[in-house]
Amino acid sequence: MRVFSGVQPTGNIHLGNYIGALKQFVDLQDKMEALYCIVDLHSITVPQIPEELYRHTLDVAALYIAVGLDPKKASIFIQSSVKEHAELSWILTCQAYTGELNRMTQFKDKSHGKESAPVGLFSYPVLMAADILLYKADWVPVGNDQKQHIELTRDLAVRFNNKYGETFVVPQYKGMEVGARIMSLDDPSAKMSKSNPNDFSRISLLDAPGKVKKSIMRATTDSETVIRFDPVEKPGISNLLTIYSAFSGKTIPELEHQYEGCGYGALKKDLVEVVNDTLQPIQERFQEIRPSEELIKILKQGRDQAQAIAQQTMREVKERLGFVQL
Ligand code: ATP
Ligand code: LTN
Repeated sequence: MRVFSGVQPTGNIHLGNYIGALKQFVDLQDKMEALYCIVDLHSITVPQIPEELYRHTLDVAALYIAVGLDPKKASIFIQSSVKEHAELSWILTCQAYTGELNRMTQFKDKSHGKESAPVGLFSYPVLMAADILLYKADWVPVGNDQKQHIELTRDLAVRFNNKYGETFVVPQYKGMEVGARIMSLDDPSAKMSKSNPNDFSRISLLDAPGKVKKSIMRATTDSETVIRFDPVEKPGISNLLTIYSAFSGKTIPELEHQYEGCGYGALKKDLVEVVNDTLQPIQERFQEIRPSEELIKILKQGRDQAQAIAQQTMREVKERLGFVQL
């Protein structure tokens, strides 16, 4: 069995990315062959400042290791360092229909209100399908905002296999019951995102304790006082309970019981502590690994391991298509 996933270097990893994706990356590296990528080709579907993209790419790589990914167990690499991603993406672009891409909600959201959108933003899910199919991954841990893209990946794999013969593995969406969608702290109707201009809408894994405190204490809740998990009626408190549960290992019913009769202030105060206690060792490890030569070595080794699999898949794909390989 093989697991593959990726994170865009569009900013520093936040609690949504951590709970929705990275925590699963760490768990799964012990259970199967693992490949984790920093998807820089995806990030340029929206404008990026080159110096920031460079910095964020290495930050995300260092954060992968800081949260517990082990380069002895998982291949960690940068998407653009394995050329086959772009190559397979073109081949799959020729299999995908404009109609199905038109239905992708992420494209609709990101292009909404703009007069025109880059073609890359439209074909973004095809590149994502290429990432996954290149490695014949069985499992793809992602937050639920990516579910539609995984379904498209499955459709493209089946379509190619039917036309050209069994080539790709049809991957599974690895969803979770809680934590698959962490909401913004200032607006619990929107997902927590790296690209939200309001810094207090999210908590980054690299935030200082004071910033964590401020973000949680100001988090939008409701006018009741009872602490109850109810994402429809009480999205703000439910979001805080989800974060608390992911960071403490306690279940949501346990937390509801623990905070029976307490006010929101008490819950928020304890949550600040739980989050800061978890982030402290991650930040210490990050500071060590980020400037080190070791990080570059890990990324080169990851690239070599990924490339060996990618090249093998591309040979098969080209043969199936009838391309002359010299
Ligand atoms: P951007 O705002 O630039 O689109 P993002 O914050 O959505 O970025 P991605 O790099 O697109 O982050 O996502 C990395 C992983 O984190 C994906 O698996 C995605 O599904 C997951 N993820 C992103 N936001 C959340 C969230 N709020 N809750 C749970 N999982 C999330
Ligand atoms: N689109 C994803 C990032 C991503 C990805 C992937 C995730 C690109 N390629 C392959 C899993 C597998 C996102 O998080 N926005």
